[in-house]
Amino acid sequence: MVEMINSSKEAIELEERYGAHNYHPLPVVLTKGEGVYVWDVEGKRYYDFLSAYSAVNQGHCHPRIISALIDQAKELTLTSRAFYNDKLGIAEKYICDTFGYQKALFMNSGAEANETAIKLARKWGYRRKGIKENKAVIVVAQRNFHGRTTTIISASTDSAARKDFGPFMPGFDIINYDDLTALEKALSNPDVCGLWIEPIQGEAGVYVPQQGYLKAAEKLCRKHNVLLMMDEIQTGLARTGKMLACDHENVRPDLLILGKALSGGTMPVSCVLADDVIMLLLKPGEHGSTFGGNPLAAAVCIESLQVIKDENLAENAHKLGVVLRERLQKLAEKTNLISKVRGKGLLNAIVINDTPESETAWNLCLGFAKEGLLAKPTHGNIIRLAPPLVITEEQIHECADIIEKCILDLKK
Ligand code: IF1
Repeated sequence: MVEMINSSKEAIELEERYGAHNYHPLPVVLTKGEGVYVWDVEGKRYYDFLSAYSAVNQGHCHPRIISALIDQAKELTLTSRAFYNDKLGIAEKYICDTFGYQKALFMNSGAEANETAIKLARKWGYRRKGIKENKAVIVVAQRNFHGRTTTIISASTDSAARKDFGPFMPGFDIINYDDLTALEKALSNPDVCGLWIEPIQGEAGVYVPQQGYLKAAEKLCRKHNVLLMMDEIQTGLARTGKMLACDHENVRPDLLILGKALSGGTMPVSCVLADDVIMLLLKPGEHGSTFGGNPLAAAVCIESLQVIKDENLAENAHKLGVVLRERLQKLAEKTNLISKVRGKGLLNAIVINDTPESETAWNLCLGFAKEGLLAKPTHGNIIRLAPPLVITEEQIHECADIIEKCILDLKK
């Protein structure tokens, strides 16, 4: 029987003593989640404005997703891919039909899906583009975030993500994000097999590229025979007001990479989507994972996608994103504490007018928490504001009131 935690203090001390210190969480200990709300051990309720980094777009513990999880868990959770199971094919068809691709490859974490996409792009480069063995290059953007494996951080420009973790994987060319001149130049290298980007840079601080950037990038990829590998792990699944952030510009990636809310935040489920010309390059025994495509993940994934559609979460994210940014813009006019408001749908951020090293954003988030709203800074002075997509307009206003109160009360 799991021991009971009796206080937040006790939980924090346990993690301090027995857990790796690879995070610096806000001093809040959560014990329950439902929809847009989470509760701490002392019973205080908060609006969750982080949504587990966009993994609970459907809201915490969505009843339909939880019952799909429980029903399947009673039948069969894992077969490995040494055998077939009666759920994976249904999930593969469902996700291919949902996004318009011929094949799906399920993995677990977002990082694993990105690693899968790297392998697919490289193999395509060798077998279809004629790049010399081990010479394939993938173009990536400054300030990217794609996960924490040693290959993925080899493409990172964040010293905190890289320091002391070398040596690094070669084969990545780093260019400025949202810079089409740099992009055309990089893609003209005949050894380039892929352009690997986020449609909006989430972790970097919700950087939305200029209108038309994604479409122009797609065109340049076609022109230079390069695969467009789109990491929609954080921006996908209705978060930015469309099913995919790419949909805002009618861009169709050659490799679509999904994760996080693919399971409604119940378990790690990720997926790479591509057409046969790419996906069938992988032969049996060349790639896989113990849990990838397990029947439990398959059942949960189907229900998680269905909920996004049935509850029109993309439309809600679009509508309420406009409402939230309007409130934030108005607030920014009333204070010098907010230097920028940016975002799309319900993936938003405010840039605090202080140095990244300052405690201002952190102290603001502590203040938000006191008032019943959870958010956390990224890169020091940027606060991401990303509630579950099931939030209502009335709740958005209530949260904007909390943000406004704390901003106006904070003495710089
Ligand atoms: C952490 C960040 C967000 C992602 C994109 C791939 C992955 C992520 C666009 C990897 C994961 C998570 C990881 C988590 C915190 C969070 C995060 F701040 F780290 F960067 F969201 F912005 N592509 N992002 O955002 O997916 O392997 O984690 O399933 O590592 O601290 P994963």
